[in-house]
Amino acid sequence: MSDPLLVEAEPYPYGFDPGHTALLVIDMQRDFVEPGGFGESLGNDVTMLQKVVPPLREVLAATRSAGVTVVHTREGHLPDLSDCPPAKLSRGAPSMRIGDPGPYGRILIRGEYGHDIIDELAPAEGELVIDKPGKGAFYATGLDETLRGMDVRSLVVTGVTTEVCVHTTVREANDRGYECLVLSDCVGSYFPQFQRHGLDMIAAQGGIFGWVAPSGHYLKALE
Ligand code: TIU
Repeated sequence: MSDPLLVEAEPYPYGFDPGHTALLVIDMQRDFVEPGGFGESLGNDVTMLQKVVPPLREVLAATRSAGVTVVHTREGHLPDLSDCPPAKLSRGAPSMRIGDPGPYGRILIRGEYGHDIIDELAPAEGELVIDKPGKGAFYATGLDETLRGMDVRSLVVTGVTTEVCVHTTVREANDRGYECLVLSDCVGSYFPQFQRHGLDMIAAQGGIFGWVAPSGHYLKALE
């Protein structure tokens, strides 16, 4: 076995073997990132998420060139909403609820334009796209079995939002034994303070559930 690649990270260098690693791109969907979607209906400023796109494009390109597995996720529900708990439907009294008609089709419904990934980060042919009904990518998706089947042990995590779907997924992954590196400029929050504290929480206490590094450090390790 070759030596792992090392990324300068918090709280200490993150080692990974590219052949046993996947890049996770979480929920970079029009409904969250673009004006008029579900994210904005919750009262959020979506421009906060758009700054993630340029660095994430670079990370995606370098990851593909290195032959590392790429997995995209999308949060959303079946058209009959049978996989959406009533508590999720009504939470927060949004101006538009999941399943309501929105400018990009029904909000967070699989198959609708707004539910899909933004053009700039469109999955390449053969890349996995995991549809998830929850905030975490492991709940009710079979993702763990899929990754184990590919002998993936390390996850480089990107996407939105830092304190919601990224955090939930990293916590779920950590409990299942994956080593997670979160790329600080490739995850985004509608709230600057949640971005800051969300990243701090991951690497605190000696890396309580992961590592954090800017994407430049990951790109350097891949060179
Ligand atoms: N609202 C919010 O911050 N996030 C979500 O609802 N989903 C994801 O984080 N993907």
